[in-house]
Amino acid sequence: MNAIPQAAALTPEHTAAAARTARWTVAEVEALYQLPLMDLIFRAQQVHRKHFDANEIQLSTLLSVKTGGCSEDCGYCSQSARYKTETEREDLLPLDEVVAAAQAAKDKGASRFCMGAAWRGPKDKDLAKVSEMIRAVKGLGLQTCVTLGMLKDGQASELKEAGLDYYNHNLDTDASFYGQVITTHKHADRIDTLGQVREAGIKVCSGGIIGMGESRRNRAALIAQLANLNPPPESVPINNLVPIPGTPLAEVAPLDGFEFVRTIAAARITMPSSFVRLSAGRQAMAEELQALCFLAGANSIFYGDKLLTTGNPEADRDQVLFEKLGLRPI
Ligand code: SAM
Ligand code: DTB
Ligand code: SF4
Repeated sequence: MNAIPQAAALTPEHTAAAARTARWTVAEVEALYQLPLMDLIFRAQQVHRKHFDANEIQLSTLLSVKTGGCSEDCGYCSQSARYKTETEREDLLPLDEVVAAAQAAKDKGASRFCMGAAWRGPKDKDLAKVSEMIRAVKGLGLQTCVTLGMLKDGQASELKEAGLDYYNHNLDTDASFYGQVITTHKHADRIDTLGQVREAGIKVCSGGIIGMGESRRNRAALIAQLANLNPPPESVPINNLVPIPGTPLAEVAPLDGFEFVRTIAAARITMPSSFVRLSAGRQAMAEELQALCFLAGANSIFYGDKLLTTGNPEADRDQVLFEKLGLRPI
C-alpha cells in the first residue's frame, strides 16, 4: 500500500471523477483517524452533504437463504462448520419462502433485499436456484443483492442476466491481518471475485469487519484498499464484530465506539459517492452512537429484525429512531 503514490491534492472539494483516479495511501487514511473527532466529523459532513441528502437513509433487508455448514474457517463466523456454535444448518430455502420474506421487507419500507449463503462459493446447480430467487425478488420491484462467496468464471454473468443489482463480497480486513482470521482462502481471492463482479457489470458492495483485534493501521489499510478499487464499491458495509460464542474471536475485547465512528468517517471521506452502511453490531449500539455514525457519513443500514444468524434492532424500533432524527428512508 505504501508504494501507492501520494495524491497531489486530496481535499474534500475534489470531484467524484477525480476521486476515481485518486489513490489513498494508508498513511493518509491513518492521518484522518488521528484528527480531533470534531474536525473529522465536520470534514465527513462536508463530503457527505456534497454528494448526498444528509437526511436520507437507504434500507437493505437481509435473509440467509442457506445457513451454516460452511467449509471456510473465518474466525468470526457462526456458520463455519469448524466451530461449535448455536447456528443450525439449513438447506437452500424454497423460492416461495424467499419471495414472502422479500415482500414483507418491501412492505416495511426496505428498498434492497440481500440474500446470503454460507458457501465458499456457489455450485452451478445452486446458482441456477439463486438466479430464480433474484428474478422473483426483482419482480417485486426491489433492488437485489446476493452474497454467495467466491465466484468462478461465468457465474457473475449468469447473476447479471438474472437481474442482480449488487454483489456483496467483503474484503473483511487488511491483507496483512487476513491470515490471522481466515486461512482457507486468501485476501487476493476476494479481490479476484470483485473483479469478476465488476466485469459482469454488477454493482459492488464491499466493506469489512472491525473490532477483530486488528490495529488502527490495519483499519486504515482496509479503508484505503476499498477506496483505491477503481471505481470504489458503490456500497460499503462497515460491520462491528458480533462476537459469536464458539468461534475463535468470541472473546476479543470490544472496540471503542468512537473508533467505529472514525472508521465510518474515514470511509465517507475516502469514498464520497458510495453508500456507507452502518452494518452488523447495531444491536449493541445506543441510539446516540448510531446517530454519531450517521453524522460521520453513514447513510445506509441493515433493516429488519435479523441479520443472517444474529439479531438486529427491530424494524419498528428503527422507525422510531428515524422519526427522532428526522431521517427519511429511501
Ligand atoms: N459466505 C459468503 C462470504 O463469506 O463472502 C457470504 C456470507 S458471509 C456471512 C458475509 C459477511 O458477513 C462476511 O464477509 C462478514 O463481513 C460478515 N460477517 C459474518 N459474521 C460476522 C460477525 N460475527 N460479525 C460481523 N460481521 C460478520
Ligand atoms: C455484510 O457486510 N454484513 C452482512 C451482509 N454483508 C451479508 C452480514 C452480517 C452478519 C452478522 C452475523 C450474522 O448474523 O451471522
Ligand atoms: Fe463461510 Fe462466509 Fe462464514 Fe466465511 S464468512 S465461514 S465463507 S459463511
